[in-house]
Amino acid sequence: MSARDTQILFVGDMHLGRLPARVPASDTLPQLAELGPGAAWRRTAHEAVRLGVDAVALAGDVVHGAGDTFEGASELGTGLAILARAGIPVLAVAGNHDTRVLPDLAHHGGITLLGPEGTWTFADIAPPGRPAVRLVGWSFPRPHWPESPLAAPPPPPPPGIVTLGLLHADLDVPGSPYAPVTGAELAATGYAGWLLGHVHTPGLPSGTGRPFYLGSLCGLDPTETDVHGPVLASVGGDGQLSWRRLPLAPLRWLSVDLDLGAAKEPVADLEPLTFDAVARACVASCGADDATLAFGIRLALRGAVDDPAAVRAAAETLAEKSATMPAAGAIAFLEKVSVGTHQRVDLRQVAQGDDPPGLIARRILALEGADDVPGIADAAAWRAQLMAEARRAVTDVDQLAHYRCLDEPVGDEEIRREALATAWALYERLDRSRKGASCG
Ligand SMILES: [Mn+2]
Repeated sequence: MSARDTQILFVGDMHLGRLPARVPASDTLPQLAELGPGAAWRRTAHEAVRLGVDAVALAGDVVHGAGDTFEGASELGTGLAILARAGIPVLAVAGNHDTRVLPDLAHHGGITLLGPEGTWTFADIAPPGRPAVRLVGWSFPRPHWPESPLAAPPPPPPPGIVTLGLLHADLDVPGSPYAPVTGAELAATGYAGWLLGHVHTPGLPSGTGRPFYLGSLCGLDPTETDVHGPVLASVGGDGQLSWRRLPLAPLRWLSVDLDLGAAKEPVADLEPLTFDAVARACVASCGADDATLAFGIRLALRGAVDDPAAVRAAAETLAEKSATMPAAGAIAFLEKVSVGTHQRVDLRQVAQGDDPPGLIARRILALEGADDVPGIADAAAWRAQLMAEARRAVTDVDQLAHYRCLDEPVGDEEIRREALATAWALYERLDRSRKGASCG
């Protein structure tokens, strides 16, 4: 990037007014407000000033919702004041969460709303002596909008001006109530790029005009993992466009897998093994300019161990401690520990038997994907049958009144994992009672 570049800092879903979920209360962690969207937005504003960007653009869901309007507006105002003092303009489109709030806030000044009332409007960022960039946007008129915003076509890109689309929409989800658009529709506009809000998983910035999601500015819960932050677009004098994601979210969620299969003392050493795995994961996720304050870790323990019950007990104390540990210049905490370890056993040998442990061992082998299972002629067909049975059991539970409101479909992999965990739990119980019987 040269001194002649025009730079715009793009910000995805902020949901100001919300606080990150699942952060434990702890004296050693920064205050919750320092880890959430408000703090991420403040950092973004300061960074925009430091970089001397020409504009900041917000892709909707700036403020979370009616209940958080006061808090959200106040957090928004703090960042807007920082940018206003530096003379940096802020443009925005409204998302499904802030159809009413954002136009109101824009009315009070500090933000230029693009595409009010479901129209397409544009603004030109044209700093003297540098390339002009046109920003075209559309705002949600209502919380639900089941048509494509491109049903009314956006303005064509003027020749010689890099044109970027800013839109809160559901990409390639036909029938979505949240402004469904297709990648083909967006590509047909001939814009140099489309920056999208709505989905919170950050996409990969693309130089080829392919649309991508900016992602939430800050991971709002443990499912919003990995690096979050604004995306800096630079347009050079030759019209060349480049992107860079700035890792400014103060809190980063990571999923860490720890395989205890090779550990000599998985029970006694569980804490140091965990600290080590967490520290390595945090360092691996960090680039040179990382400024993460805290890492929230969802830990999954795996592998074959001699005493699964003892590992479970040790894992419980680990989770209870809600350990805070130094990692990558920041602090890490365990949000959740799930134990997927299982009995160390020669399954193939056990599966030779026709006794209950043998029958369970065959099921475990099949669910793990073995092509030949003792006593079974066609392992693949049997696996399909076991999966169908497991899916039926899950479907029965889903039909219960309490769960009917959960519309998240359960995937095959999740069903397979659950079926395996159940099979292993049953195996352990049979094994314990068998050993108990032989002793007494
Ligand atoms: Mn959102």
